[in-house]
Amino acid sequence: MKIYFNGKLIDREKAYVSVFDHGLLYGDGVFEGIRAYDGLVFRLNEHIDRLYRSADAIELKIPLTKKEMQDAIVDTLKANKLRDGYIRPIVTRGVGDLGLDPRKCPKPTVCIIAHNITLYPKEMYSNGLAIITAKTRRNYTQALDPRIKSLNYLNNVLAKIDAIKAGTEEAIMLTHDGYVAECTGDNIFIVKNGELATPPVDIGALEGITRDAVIGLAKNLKIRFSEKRMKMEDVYGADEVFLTGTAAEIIPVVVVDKKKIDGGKPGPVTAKLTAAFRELTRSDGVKYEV
Ligand code: PXG
Repeated sequence: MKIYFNGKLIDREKAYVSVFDHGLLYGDGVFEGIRAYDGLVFRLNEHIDRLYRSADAIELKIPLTKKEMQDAIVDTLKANKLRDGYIRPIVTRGVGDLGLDPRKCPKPTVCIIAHNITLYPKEMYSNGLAIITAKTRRNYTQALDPRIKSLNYLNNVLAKIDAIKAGTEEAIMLTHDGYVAECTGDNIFIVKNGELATPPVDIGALEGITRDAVIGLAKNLKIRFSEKRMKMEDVYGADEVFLTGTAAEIIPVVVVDKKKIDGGKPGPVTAKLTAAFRELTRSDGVKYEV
């Protein structure tokens, strides 16, 4: 397995970062999670744009142009002969000293891992997930904006632990003032009376690439859509609930906090969007040959 590491493709066994890297010491860095489907990288430019936006937000200058980053990602896929896979570009502040000061880190560390994707079991897509509301609230936007995909994922990890303790795979995270934000690694949508809705990202959610793709598909399919602030009551009372993310794609939710959503079965709008999303991921993307 080959890892892209500061401009070179090296063996996995040799791909180590320094204990003085501020990515490790402070979670000071940014990352992306990207997917390739049968030789097509899905929404690669959108992921790269988000990586650079996240970096800008923490005043981290990525030492590659966007085109160089794109080439590095594709080269890493090719080096590992992956036609399908999950790609994880990571940019940290780099090696510094034991103080927080980012000025002590002259050179950002850039790594790209391309690996097989581990998927949720098939039954979860056909039967739907049970999830809970996390005790852990989403980071306050004016403290650490969830729109920044930073290496500091402890807020999400804590909510994931809430989910695991409750025997579920995912958890809904609320904003500090009790609005639905998103899940630990997925955005959330509801369907009510044929209308699709998701929370606006400025309340404290990642601007998911899958979320954007689903909104685009809803427009094409003439499904009414709006961004809406919602409370847990809106989720409990929805006709359908589903989550979106690069790893999960579109996954139906049928139980929330032990309450059944509608009939407790995945609904027709979710099914329609899932079929359209599948089609999109197999036809639209940056093509490469392995
Ligand atoms: N919200 C959060 C907090 C995320 O981390 C999404 C939404 C969905 O965004 P995309 O762009 O993927 O549609 C994410 C991204 C994992 C894992 O191992 C998942 C994500 C990130 C890192 C790891 O499941 N999801």
